Amino acid sequence: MKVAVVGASGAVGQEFLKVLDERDFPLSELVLFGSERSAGKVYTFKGKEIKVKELKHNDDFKDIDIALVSAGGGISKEFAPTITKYGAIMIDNSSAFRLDDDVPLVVPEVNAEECKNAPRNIIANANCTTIQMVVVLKALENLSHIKRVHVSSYQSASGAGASAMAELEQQAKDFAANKELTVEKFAHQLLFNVIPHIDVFTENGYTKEEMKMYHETRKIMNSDIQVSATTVRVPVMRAHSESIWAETEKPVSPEEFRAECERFKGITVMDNPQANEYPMPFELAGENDVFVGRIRKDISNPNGIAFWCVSDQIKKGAALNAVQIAEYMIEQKLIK
Ligand code: 11C
Repeated sequence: MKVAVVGASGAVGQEFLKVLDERDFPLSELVLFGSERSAGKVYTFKGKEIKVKELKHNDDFKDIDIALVSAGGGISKEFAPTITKYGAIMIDNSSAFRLDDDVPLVVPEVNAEECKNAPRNIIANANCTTIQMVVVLKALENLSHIKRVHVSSYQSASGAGASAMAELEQQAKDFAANKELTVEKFAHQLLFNVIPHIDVFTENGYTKEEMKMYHETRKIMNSDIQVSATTVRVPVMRAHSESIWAETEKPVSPEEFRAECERFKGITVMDNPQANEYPMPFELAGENDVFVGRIRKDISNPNGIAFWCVSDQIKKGAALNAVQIAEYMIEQKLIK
């Protein structure tokens, strides 16, 4: 497979390189693309130096089999025709095509088979906050249909990219040095704070990030599930956490749900509160799985169950999910 990474210098772009290496992805050549600003930068992959090419409307994608794209929605929209023109499969991390009827929105643990319906050669990678939630919801859905979910997220700086992580780190340094803090990436200072605002507000009072969780969850799970989300930025460097309450058609016991999560590929159960064991982002950044803990029966509703999950959103929430899509498509001979 000849693989392209578009947006190679970004946080997700860099993670693509790590994940492809870690998983020994079957590639014959790796080509890196970036903006005019990134062009010329050199990255090492499996001991070989690769120079970033500027992404242009030309025939550079002629021999590419798979393009892993994370360069923002505008670039994805503009360059999709160029990237897919000669048959390359574009796995796109932006929100540009996620809700298009002719673009599958895939989280492999939930709906891998949707990759077979990609008439535009585009597969969309879901929002990171949605990805980790639907992996766990799928395990619950296996036991009883989920009617409704209430979720609050605790999203790390990395969700807003490498520069946002740098800003949080700089705020910590400046605070320690008694200097004034720079605030550019978020609406407010993130250090020592919690900001209930991710992406822009929409007319119904929810943010775009919260509405992504509603629409994307319904599409990926192919379900009438109702989702009400409050998404919150917290001063964590990497890995998102979520507090989830779900109402199922039939009651599901914590024991049944825990056992299903233990069986489920892609979930690790970390649920021993007596020993202070539950998932936390500080410990789990860099891991592949979605970690679940604090599983308990809702005391206010016989059909309710509550739990907590943590996952590295650059990894499972972005790069790893896209690479898993590519692996599935190769295995199913959906690429060349
Ligand atoms: C965040 N979840 O943490 C966002 C970033 O739709 O892919 C990812 C936005 C997206 O800020």
